Amino acid sequence: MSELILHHYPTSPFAEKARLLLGFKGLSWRSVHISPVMPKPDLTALTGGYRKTPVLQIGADIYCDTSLIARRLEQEKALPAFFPEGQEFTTASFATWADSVVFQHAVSLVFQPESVAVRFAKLPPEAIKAFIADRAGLFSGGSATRLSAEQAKHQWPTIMARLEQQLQREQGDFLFGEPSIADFALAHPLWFLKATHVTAPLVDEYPAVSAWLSRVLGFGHGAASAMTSEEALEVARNATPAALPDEQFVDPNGFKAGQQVAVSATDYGVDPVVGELLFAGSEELIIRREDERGGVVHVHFPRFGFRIEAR
Ligand SMILES: N[C@@H](CCC(=O)N[C@@H](CS)C(=O)NCC(=O)O)C(=O)O
Repeated sequence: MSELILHHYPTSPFAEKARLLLGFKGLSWRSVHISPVMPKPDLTALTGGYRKTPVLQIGADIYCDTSLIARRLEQEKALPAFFPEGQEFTTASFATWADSVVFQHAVSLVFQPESVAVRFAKLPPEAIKAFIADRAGLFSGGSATRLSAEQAKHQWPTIMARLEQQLQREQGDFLFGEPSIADFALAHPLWFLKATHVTAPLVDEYPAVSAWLSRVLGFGHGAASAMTSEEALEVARNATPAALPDEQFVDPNGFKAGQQVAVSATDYGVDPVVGELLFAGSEELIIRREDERGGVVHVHFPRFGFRIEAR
């Protein structure tokens, strides 16, 4: 069986979400470090252009976006579950909210000047400039707009007071009683804020949230061992993509298997990935592409938050 290979970098919140997902399931995985800024030639050789962090590779199958990575890991190992039976909709919908709204607030709070000065204190000014220019590009062409630091500060107490109350009053140690995808999606933006003393109080002032966060981060990262990006490309080249899901689904916009398409995120990081549409299910889109260095790969995207265009 193919190994789980996570392409990521240590300081990425969504990568932390993926690492915690692997830890929660008690999985072993290979760790490929990627650059936090473009270009990322070894990653895009696998994805076909998708540049966000993290990406999960299993042989010649490439999974983009942590919402789909969670579903793929659930297939790998069903229990403990990210989507507990009977709570699939609630937990997934909460996770979508936390991954967008809470994350967006955390980004604005972390990138306010007082926080940037501390967070990037060790980086040379050119590196900070390059990072800021890269992130400006990341947001061009997508539906997501940057929340001002002022508005993020203004709204933060509402988010946190609601969470604090929920966690104080409910039964069980996690958002929906037992652990679920909701906990991991909420934990990574808070983990991001905890990284410096400037933003940590935005979490620490809430005791029930802090105790809950420690429990979630306590799941750890599972067992990781390093791999180079060249080795990961070799794994893809030597592997055959997995069989397609057998779900029957008629695409609402009439896209058919065999068609040349471009798939891209709608919010930010909207770089299109072009290939042959192989599968369009209710949760997942799969396209086939051939790369000089990666060979034939199947690139998987969530349906939600991504668009298909004919090419
Ligand atoms: N919806 C995506 C969001 C991923 C995301 O925004 N990742 C950030 C890092 S935390 C990113 O890609 N930043 C730009 C980069 O790493 O190139 C997911 O769930 O994976």
